[in-house]
Amino acid sequence: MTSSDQDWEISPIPTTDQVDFYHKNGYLKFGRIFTKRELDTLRDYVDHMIANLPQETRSEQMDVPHFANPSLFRYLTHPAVLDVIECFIGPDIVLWSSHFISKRSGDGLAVPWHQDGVYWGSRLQPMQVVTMWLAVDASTVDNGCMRVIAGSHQQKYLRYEDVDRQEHLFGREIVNEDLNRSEGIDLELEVGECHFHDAFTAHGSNPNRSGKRRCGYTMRYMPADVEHHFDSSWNRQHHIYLLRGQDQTNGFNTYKTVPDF
Ligand SMILES: O=C(O)CCC(=O)C(=O)O
Repeated sequence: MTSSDQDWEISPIPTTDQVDFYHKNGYLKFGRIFTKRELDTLRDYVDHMIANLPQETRSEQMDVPHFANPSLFRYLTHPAVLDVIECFIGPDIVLWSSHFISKRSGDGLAVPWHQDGVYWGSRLQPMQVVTMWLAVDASTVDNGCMRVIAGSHQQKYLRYEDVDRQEHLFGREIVNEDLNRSEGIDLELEVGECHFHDAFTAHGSNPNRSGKRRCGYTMRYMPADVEHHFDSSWNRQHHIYLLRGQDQTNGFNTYKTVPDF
């Protein structure tokens, strides 16, 4: 038996207490959903993608990788993932998006404090998304694990200001007056573990100055009553996929068919 054949404990679906914690605090630290073998295969995909990135693209910027890599649907549509997502948003589940944020060792970018829902703006109405953040690598304080402010999702729209693009993945950050950064909670994860956050939870992460890469896969889902609106300021086509249950927008949304994987 090789080390990659050895498995680890898989978490059962969240308890009622965990789901209540998520709704109250806007995040939940969770265990493992994928087997070690599945996770090792995912890491191989990521390593390959990173090795083949155009020179001008940083590995934190691997947004919507599933459009070009159907193999990722094996993870995004995995019944065990959808069983967990269903606990948070109900039985009608749409894949909104996904993104690898891989901070290379030594100079991985900081992610400024932000709320995803503000970034996505009017594209989704109402704004309701749960993000599963999967640790492809161990994620620690040293290599810039994600940080959250508990309960911040209840404040919805906070104010933003510009930040230096050289050091940050995005150009805008929540202003100091609207967020007490000293209350930030470090969400450290072992390889294969995950955490969840709400579209309005204030979160961010520090740069990676350690000697270890920090790669997370953000897998984003919304209930099927959320309307997907076209936004001309978003300079690319975006596809969404109905993964479980029924459309609840009376046909407003157009869903793409999940490719063979
Ligand atoms: O990976 C990080 O540090 C931040 C992740 C993030 O912004 C997100 O999942 O929305």
